[in-house]
Amino acid sequence: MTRKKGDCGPKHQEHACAILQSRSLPDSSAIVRGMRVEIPAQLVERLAAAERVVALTGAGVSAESGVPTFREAQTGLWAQYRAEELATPEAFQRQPKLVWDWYEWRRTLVAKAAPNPGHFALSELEQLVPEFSLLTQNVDGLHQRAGSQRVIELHGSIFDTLCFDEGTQVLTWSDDGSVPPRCPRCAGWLRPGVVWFGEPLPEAALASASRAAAECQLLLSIGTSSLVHPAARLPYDAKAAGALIVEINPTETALSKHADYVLRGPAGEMLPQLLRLLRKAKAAR
Ligand code: BJW
Repeated sequence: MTRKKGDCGPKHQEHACAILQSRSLPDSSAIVRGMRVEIPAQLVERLAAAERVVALTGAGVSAESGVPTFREAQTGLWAQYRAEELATPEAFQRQPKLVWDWYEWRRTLVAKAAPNPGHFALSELEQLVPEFSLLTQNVDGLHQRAGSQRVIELHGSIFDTLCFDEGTQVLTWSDDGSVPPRCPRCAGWLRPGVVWFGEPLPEAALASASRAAAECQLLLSIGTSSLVHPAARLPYDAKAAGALIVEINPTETALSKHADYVLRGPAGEMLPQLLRLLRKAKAAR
């Protein structure tokens, strides 16, 4: 197989494309944590030619905004709290105040955070690709704040509030000091509008996401450990339907060995670089 300059070829894994050299940078390179990371020309070409592209994002996309991820050993939210203690309906029933307070803390943290260059690059990508679907597992609303128009939230939104008993969205309630607050209709507990373990994903969101994955020509899996289902199966569905799979993540994930290209670096650095190369490739077409 012959390879063009700057093309590491499909199936390169790990650091195969991260080259430690100090020559002047070719156009397709980015410096990530002191290492030069090649963005293969063939990948940029495939992206430029694609009519239907999906980006599936996870907590890693918001890491550079200061929002903790879930499973990373040092900084993940669940290094301090066990998921099963906080993110299940059973946990909420057992310790409603603890769970409500935890989400209040996270809401405040997220409200103070700002979108990072990765979020902005994805909102620009939406403008460049004829049919672009942004599927996010994140509940923080940062994609929308970066200007992405069509965001499919697979795990809900931390800024929504539901009645725990009725499942209905609640917009206002009286602040009588009760924690969690009470539903103004049925006096049941209010809960955050996110999807906990053991709960079904919003039907329409999952249906749209599954359709987009099955129909896309290229899927970017960005900043997710690819462990939580059913979101984790979407790249496999896309691959089975013939799409090119590209992972952007500084560390190996469950998906890495199934991806056609792996860009080992933070989303906030890799995505703007990929976008820059895409603009150039589109201009040259
Ligand atoms: C960077 C970076 C940088 C860092 N740049 N990257 C099939 C097989 C096995 C199990 C199941 C299955 N189907 C269902 C299940 C059970 C379960 C599940 O998947 N369990 C697994 C743990 C095994 N799934 C469910 O229960 C789901 N429900 C369901 O399937 O219901 C079926 C049903 C049908 C009908 C009736 C009833 C039920 C629901 C899953 C809900 C997940 N909810 C959470 C919490 C949301 C609320 C909240 O925010 O508190 O969603 S869990 C948590 O994980 C959160 C995330 O969205 C999700 C995914 O995490 P993510 O985004 O991947 O984050 P991390 O931390 O894991 O990874 C971060 C990554 O970023 C790392 O890789 C870093 O390297 C990287 N990174 N810096 C780029 N700068």
